[in-house]
Amino acid sequence: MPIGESSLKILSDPNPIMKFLSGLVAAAVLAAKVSAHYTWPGLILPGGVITSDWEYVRQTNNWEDLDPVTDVTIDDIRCYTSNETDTSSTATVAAGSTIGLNVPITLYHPGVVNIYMAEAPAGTDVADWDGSGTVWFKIYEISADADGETITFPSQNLAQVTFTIPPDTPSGQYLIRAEQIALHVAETYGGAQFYIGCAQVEVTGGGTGVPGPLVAFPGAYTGNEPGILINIYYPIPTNYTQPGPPVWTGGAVVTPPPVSSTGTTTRASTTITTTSTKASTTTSTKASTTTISSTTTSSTTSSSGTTSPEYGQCGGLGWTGPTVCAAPFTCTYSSEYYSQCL
Ligand SMILES: *[C@@H]1O[C@H](CO)[C@@H](O)[C@H](O)[C@H]1NC(C)=O
Ligand SMILES: *[C@@H]1O[C@H](CO)[C@@H](O)[C@H](O)[C@H]1NC(C)=O
Ligand SMILES: [Cu+2]
Repeated sequence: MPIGESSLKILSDPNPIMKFLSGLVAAAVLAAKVSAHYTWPGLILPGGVITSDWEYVRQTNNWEDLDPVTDVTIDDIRCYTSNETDTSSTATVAAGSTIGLNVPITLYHPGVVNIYMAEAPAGTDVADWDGSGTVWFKIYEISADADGETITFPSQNLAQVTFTIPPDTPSGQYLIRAEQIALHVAETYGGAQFYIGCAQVEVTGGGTGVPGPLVAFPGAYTGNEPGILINIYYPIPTNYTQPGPPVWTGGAVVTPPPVSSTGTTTRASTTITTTSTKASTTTSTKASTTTISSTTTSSTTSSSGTTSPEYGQCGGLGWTGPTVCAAPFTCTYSSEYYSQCL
């Protein structure tokens, strides 16, 4: 709407100064839109070296427009590469090492992060593999903290997300799938925004763990999970449930054989700990997993206790004021840039 109005002004007003100013406004709107979205193009090697964009991460469809995937049922929820030709290389990394992914524009939105891995079938070069099937396990997550008074998103504004490849991970070729689920407009179905990137790695010096639980993409999410279909503004959630399976840190996840008799509840899976010497290594590695370099602007939630009046702003990109409306008004989404108490 604002863009349409300024376009009309350009057409009807021949004054070059007005034209120039309108152009500036349009450019600012465009810049705001671009800076609001992002990709994960850079793999970070052990030691912190950031590799070139799309050198090891498969170039995603949104490499130019930076737009998210919002449909969890389509193949693009996996690696978002349907329109691209894979020309990326495969990086060699040791099991137990800490690597990461770089986000040039930062994870601007409030949301949560998951890092998954999937091993290419034996004999298949990971560069030729699409990651289909029930093959993905989670190795790291950055959730949200909610207590009914505030909800905070530790991954918001991160420029890098780093994590440790579990030492127990078997040697082999893997896809590493990074995902941020942005939740700023997630109160309606399909509103959550998935920012995705898949890197190709060859894990060396690996262990004998059996990664799991395994999920498929699409399939891992229905879009109705309490951590995906969620209004983070009002009422402020009292808890937050991270979407996806639990994090695998090593050892074996044993799925019990199907129960054939009637009436017995089927259990999903049971995690057991390895008795090998790997166990202690795994523990210490997990403890040392870190997340680094949060960037400048901290524009999360406002101080608690303040509310916005009727017609007042209560959300939108960059909004640092109240996110709760005075009773009986409800914070109503208007656009990515503006929510209002109505
Ligand atoms: C893929 O490319 C087609 C044709 O350019 C375009 O219409 C479509 O929106 C693109 N899809 C995605 C997911 O980017
Ligand atoms: C909070 O916990 C309740 C009870 O376990 C659950 O029903 C609800 O879905 C959770 N909310 C979120 C946002 O995870
Ligand atoms: Cu955005």
